[in-house]
Amino acid sequence: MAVTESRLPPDFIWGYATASYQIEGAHDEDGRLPSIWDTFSKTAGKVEDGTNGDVACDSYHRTHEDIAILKQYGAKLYRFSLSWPRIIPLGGRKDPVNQKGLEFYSKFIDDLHAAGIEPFVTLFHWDLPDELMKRYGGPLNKDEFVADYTNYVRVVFQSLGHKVKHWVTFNEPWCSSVLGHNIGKHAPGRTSDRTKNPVGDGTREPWIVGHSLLVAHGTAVDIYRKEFKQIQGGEIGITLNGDWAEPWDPEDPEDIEACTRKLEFAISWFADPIYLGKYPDSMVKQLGDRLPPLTPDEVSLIKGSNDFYGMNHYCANYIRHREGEPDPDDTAGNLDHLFEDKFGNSIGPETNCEWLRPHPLGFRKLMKWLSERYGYPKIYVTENGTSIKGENDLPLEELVNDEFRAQYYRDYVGAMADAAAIDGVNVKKYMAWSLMDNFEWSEGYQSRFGVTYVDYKNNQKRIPKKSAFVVGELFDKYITKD
Ligand code: PNW
Repeated sequence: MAVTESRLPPDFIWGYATASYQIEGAHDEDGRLPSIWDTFSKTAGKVEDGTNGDVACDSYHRTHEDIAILKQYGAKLYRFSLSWPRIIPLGGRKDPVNQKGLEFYSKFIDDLHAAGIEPFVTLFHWDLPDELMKRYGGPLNKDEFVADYTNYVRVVFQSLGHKVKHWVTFNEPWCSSVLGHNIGKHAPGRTSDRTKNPVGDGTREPWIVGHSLLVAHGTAVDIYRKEFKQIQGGEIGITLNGDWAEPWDPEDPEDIEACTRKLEFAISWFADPIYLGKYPDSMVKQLGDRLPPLTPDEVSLIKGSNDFYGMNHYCANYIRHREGEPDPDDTAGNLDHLFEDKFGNSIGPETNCEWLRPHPLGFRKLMKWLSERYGYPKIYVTENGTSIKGENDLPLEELVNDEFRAQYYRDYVGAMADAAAIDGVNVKKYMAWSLMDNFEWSEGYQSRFGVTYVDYKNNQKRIPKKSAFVVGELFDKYITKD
């Protein structure tokens, strides 16, 4: 991609992102109890390399090392998530609060501030207390889940809210709903596919879970705004994942329409209720009464509930419409995701993740699409990054010279600058995924996303990769000086 003359505004801030279960380890220390990811990852066959987050990057014991590398890289922002089962180990509103869990995060936040790094806190990044799944099915039970989640966030706002200015209610509700309750690739692993799991109904559960997460998000924001925002002065929003869509046949109106449908099923499922107060028509049409309707009370909680749009973005696909009636288990909008178009053009090079093919122009196009549909909201990029095919098998001296990742960031940050400078997109913050290699969910430790190498065999030693310095140089260049 050509080098761009576009620049980012002077108040633009950047940093890195991680998530509790992927980095913390210390799975049974200081009162923490299992999350659904502890249980899932310890079930045979669920994680490709048979690993789990028991130790991970051991960040629970190495907060100083993590802050030191953030500082070394010049990051001004750190997005991390709180582990609900550290704070309320059993999870529920009548269960005890674990002061040690709160103290850990309180100290960590103080240390970040002391290092000149702004905390950007995700309240839920998939590690639901396992007890709540066992008790009532977690988000499958909307009323119980909303009551317990909002109790948890209130505890957090009360004890940490005076020192945090940016909150994310949920990370990627699409993943919890679809990967967790339809495909079964993520915890709790529910699916209609009986070869993978004994229980689950992928035709209904993802839509129920999505509904619960939306209502929980809207209620949490309402609580924050009514009880805390005035004094604490922070902002709150949800983070949605969404990758770009290009038509498989650019001449076929049905493929073009399928691209919009793909974005609606992945993104607008959550973003339309938040910005427009209703589900997309394409989803209502395909899913009928399997999509639980939003009551007027729910709409009034959810509509207008984002202070910013949290955008996680990695890649793009070619989209081809399917003929005939959609499968009852379909969650994508009756279409196929492909890596090549009709003419054999590739969307982007392979990485170590089956789903991830870099396509930087898609980042710019999606920011424009979101801005036009939702009235130019303030966008914070809460994740962006890549794995590298075969990275885990390289000798250390080659591994740390991660030119593929460096180029990914050059291209994606450039595309973001074009979106800001040329398309008028209101993007203000950017957090690269990830600060360091970590537990990549069902891919275990084989797929590395870090700008820092973590040596899992040598006391979780952190070693900067080339990309860590490239990202810093990029923002030095792109952010306009006052
Ligand atoms: C996001 N997929 O997850 C998460 O927010 C991170 O925790 C994660 O490490 C990162 O992206 C990289 O994967 C996803 O299979 C995981 O389509 C899987 C998928 C999408 C997003």
